[in-house]
Amino acid sequence: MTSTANTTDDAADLHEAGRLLFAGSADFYAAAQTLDRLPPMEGIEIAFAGRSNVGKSSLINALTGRNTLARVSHTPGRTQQLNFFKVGDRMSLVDMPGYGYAAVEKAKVEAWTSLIHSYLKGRANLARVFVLIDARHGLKSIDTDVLDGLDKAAVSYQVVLTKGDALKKGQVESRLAGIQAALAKRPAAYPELILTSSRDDLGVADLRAAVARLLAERGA
Ligand SMILES: Nc1nc2c(ncn2[C@@H]2O[C@H](COP(=O)(O)OP(=O)(O)OP(=O)(O)O)[C@@H](O)[C@H]2O)c(=O)[nH]1
Ligand SMILES: [Mg+2]
Repeated sequence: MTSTANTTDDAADLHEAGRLLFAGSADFYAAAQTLDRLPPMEGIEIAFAGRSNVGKSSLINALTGRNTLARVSHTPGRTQQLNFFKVGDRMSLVDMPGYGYAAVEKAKVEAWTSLIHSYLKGRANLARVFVLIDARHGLKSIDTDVLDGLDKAAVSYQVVLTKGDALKKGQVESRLAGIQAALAKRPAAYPELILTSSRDDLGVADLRAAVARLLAERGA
């Protein structure tokens, strides 16, 4: 067998593992607005972070194949707490409050920021943070601030582009290349970039496969 065939087989296996991983139960089980309300650490956690309105809750719904598991916003800044979803019996997905929503009061922003930072730094079972970036806009300075923080705290993260359906065909390559180049210099960034659309189910199977690979690496 050639190495290409092996690679293809591995990719197919991971996609199947990813499909199975998300084919079972998915349930909301905890919400935390302050650190002392975090649920006990159990299994592996994977967090979804990103600017307000980037599509975090929608992507969690797309991954789990449930339209109403995580609440999708009609107004930005909707998710104001860490929401925990148990997927199968080995893993939890964590829907994080969005950052960078200007209309929210300063005191509230500070409270969220401190909650998010403490959670990200102090959670031993947090295997990876998916940092969602709107494919139409690319990396904004507020995103690079967050990536700087994750690099500094050595929290493993992977960038996932959202709303890929809204990108014109000719824009995809250059958008991906630009972000890939920016990530190459970042120590805690996982190199694979995934383009998704919750609306069109684009890249959702790839993201499930990335989660399956992560769990396999962790021996979970
Ligand atoms: N075109 C398009 N719109 C999307 C997609 N995913 C989400 N949206 C829209 O973007 C808006 C925000 O989606 P959410 O999933 O609530 O975003 P969020 O990041 O959880 O937002 P906050 O909780 O407020 O931080 C909603 O109007 C969604 O319908 C997508 O793949 N394509
Ligand atoms: Mg949300």
